[in-house]
Amino acid sequence: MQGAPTAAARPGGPKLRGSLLTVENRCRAASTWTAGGMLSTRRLGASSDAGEGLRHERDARAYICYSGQMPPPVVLTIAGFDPSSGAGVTADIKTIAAHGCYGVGCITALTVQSTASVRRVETVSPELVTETLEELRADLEISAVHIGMLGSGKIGRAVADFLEKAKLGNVVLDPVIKSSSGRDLIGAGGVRLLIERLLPLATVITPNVDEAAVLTSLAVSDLEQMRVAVARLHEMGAASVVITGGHLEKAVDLLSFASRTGPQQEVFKSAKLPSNSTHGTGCAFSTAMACHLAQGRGLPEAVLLAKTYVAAAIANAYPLGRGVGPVHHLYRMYQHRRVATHETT
Ligand code: PXL
Repeated sequence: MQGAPTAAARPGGPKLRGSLLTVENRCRAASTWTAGGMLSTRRLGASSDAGEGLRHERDARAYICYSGQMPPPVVLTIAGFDPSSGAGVTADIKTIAAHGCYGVGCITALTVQSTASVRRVETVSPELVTETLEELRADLEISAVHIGMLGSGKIGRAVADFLEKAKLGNVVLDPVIKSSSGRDLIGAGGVRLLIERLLPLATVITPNVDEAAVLTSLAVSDLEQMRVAVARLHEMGAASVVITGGHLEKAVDLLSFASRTGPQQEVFKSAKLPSNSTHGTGCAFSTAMACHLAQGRGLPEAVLLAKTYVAAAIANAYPLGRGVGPVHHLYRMYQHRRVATHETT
């Protein structure tokens, strides 16, 4: 990777050089990537060139950075592309940014869709998925993985092979099977692949009631049936499960996980929000879960915070498109605005 250009090399050099002088003290700490991939920080002596900024030394190359900030957790999303950005990779990157993490993506399929419908699905080659995942893993320390739409069983296998090899932690599997308009998003052999390979590899799976019903071949339409389905999913190899029932008459989610005192279940009830802006709620919830796990939170807290985020993203959404509009993934950017007033006499 190339370092940031020095102040002198940037357009508007002198002005930038001036602003860099103001951050010089902060930037005298230099961070060094150790062989183990950890970032250690040491202080540099006075720099003769304020524009030098913060230097990360990695693989004997200098990495110059101006902010003095430590990098946030990197969250990888493996999902399809929804051009309307309500669901899929682009929506996930917004969710990841909203949680203060750095998002990287691996696209499994292109879809032709809008807020109105999914018209076409075109999967990418499994080899491209493998190469993308390997490239990202070789470059970055990935703190959590979100898996959404896979597009085909073969892509699911490529993802499972990668996860087995890479041994990444905090894997959130959203077993996307169909779009809400009923379009198949997993392809032939995909459900079997989810069950046989990905379910046992995930830290937590986040099926909605319909997906839980397909995975378990059980009816899942109320809390009691959710409890039975969760037990079945554990038998099938899932370590932890959140069944989301936001579409049920009484919105209820059920988390089941192994705790130090044995298996534990928690029920999360919330008021149902009637809204036309619910495109991508499943993706937003599962990606937010991945971010909270990346930030070191436990499962119950991650579920609660992810639910709160999705509810607020629905509540703050604006009308967009002619179909089911997206949630407002970045609503937090527009909150806590402080208006500065300036009076001259
Ligand atoms: O919400 C499921 C979903 C996930 N990912 C992509 C999608 C959809 C639904 O349409 O298009 C890319």
